[in-house]
Amino acid sequence: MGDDIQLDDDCIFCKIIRGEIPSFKVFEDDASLAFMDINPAAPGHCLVIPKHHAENIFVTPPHASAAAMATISKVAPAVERAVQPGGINIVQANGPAAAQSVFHTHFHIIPRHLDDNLLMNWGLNPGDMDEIGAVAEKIKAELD
Ligand code: DGP
Repeated sequence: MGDDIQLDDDCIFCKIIRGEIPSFKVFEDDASLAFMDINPAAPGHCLVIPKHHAENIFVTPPHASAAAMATISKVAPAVERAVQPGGINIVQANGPAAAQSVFHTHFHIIPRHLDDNLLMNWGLNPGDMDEIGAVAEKIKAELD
């Protein structure tokens, strides 16, 4: 990690970046990380974060948001190929009314299916770790 990377000691996503807690990482570069969401709204649901701790999009420097967006451009097509959903939403929440629950700017890549009836503020239900790991491998294979 470069010297310009700013992380927070207590942030759960900063701990994932540093490898202090486990995660299914699917793509990483100097400035961003993509990993599987452990409360998936649908199989293949992943998160993309800048390697810069900032609470929300309002205070995230443009270079950090841009780094995350470049990674979304790589990972979303891989999710599309690996999961073959009917569509994909890119979602980013800021503040309680938007259902933000982790205060490190992140972008959701959410596979969608016709008639999945997924609401914007989906519930946070624990996923099956074996299933999450298996779909992570499929996405990673599409990124090779
Ligand atoms: P949001 O509600 O938009 O702030 O999304 C936060 C997401 O982060 C939510 O879908 C669940 C996910 N999440 C929370 N804690 C962890 C964790 O420790 N590991 C992983 N992989 N995902 C997490």
